[in-house]
Amino acid sequence: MSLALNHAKEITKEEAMAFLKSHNRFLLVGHEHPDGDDVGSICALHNVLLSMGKEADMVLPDPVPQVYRLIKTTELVHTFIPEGRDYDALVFTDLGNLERGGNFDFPDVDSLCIDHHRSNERYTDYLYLQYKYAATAEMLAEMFFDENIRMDKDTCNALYMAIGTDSGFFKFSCTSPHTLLMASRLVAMGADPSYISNRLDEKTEEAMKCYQLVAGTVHSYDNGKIVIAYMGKEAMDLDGENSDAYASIPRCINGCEIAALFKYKGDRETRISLRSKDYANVGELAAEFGGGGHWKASGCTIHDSFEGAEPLFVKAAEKYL
Ligand SMILES: [Mn+2]
Repeated sequence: MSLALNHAKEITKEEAMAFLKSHNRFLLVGHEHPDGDDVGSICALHNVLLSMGKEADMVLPDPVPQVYRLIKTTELVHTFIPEGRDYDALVFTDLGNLERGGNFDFPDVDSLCIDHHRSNERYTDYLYLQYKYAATAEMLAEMFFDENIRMDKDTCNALYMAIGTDSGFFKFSCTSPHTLLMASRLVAMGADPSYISNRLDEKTEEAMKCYQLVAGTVHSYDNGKIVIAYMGKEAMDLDGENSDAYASIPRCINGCEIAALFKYKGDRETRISLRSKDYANVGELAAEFGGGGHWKASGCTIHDSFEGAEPLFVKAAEKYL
C-alpha cells in the first residue's frame, strides 16, 4: 500500500499490536531533529520487535543528538535506509507530518503510524493515535505492558527517557496519572531515573556558553506574556544540535504565557520553537505559519530574518493570549 495524506484507517492498540505480530521485517522511521520521545520510542520498539523474533532496522533523517546516546540501542540507528533489505512493514513513531520523515525512498509495504500528535496527517495505511498521551512512548509502554513483554534495562530506559523528555519530566500539563503509572512500571522493570536525568542534565562548556548567549537576548511583549529569545548563528554553531532545549529559557520567565525561541537557519530563514504555559494553543499558532505540534509545544518556520519575522510572529501570537 502507499503513503498518502488523509487515508489512514484509525486502529486500536490491540490492532496495532496485531499489526506488529503479523509482520516480520520492519523498517522503523522517526522524524527530523529527533527528540527524546522519538529516539526512545524507536529504540524501544526495535528491541521489543527483536525480542518477538522479528527483524527491524531504524532510520532517522538526522543523527541521534549526543544527549540521547545514553540509550545504547541508539548505536544501531541509521540515517539512510540500509540496502538489500526486504521489508514487509513500515512503522512511523512520533511522526505527525510525513514531510518530517525525511526524503527517503520508502518501500511500498504495509504502513502503521504510532503517534500522539493531534494534527497527525493520517499518511499511513493504519494509524494508532492517542493525542491525550504525553508521549508516543507512553502509548508503546502501555502496548508492551498489556502483552506482558519483558523488557531489558536499555529498553526500559529508552521509554522512560522518552516519556520524561516529552512531559518535561512530569512537569507539563500533558502529565496524567497514566503517564506516571507507565513511568512507575518502567522503573519497576529496570529503568534508572537518576542515571537518565544525570546524563540529560549534563552540559558541555559550549552549551553553557550558548545558554549565556541565548539568555542575554530575552525580551518581551504584551506585559511580559509573550517572551522571545534568540538563538543566533553563533549560538547555533555552539549547540544547535540541542536547540530545542533552549526554549525553556523564555518559558521560565515570570508571567510568560507564550515562549518563542527564534533559531537562526539562514539569513532569511527563522525556525521558531514555541511553548505555552497555561492556556495558549501554540499548535494552532504554529499552523498559521505552516508548522505544527501540540497545544503547549510546537514549531514553525518563517522565511525571513529575526527582525523581519518578529513583528509577524507577535501579531499572530497576540490572538492566542
Ligand atoms: Mn512525542
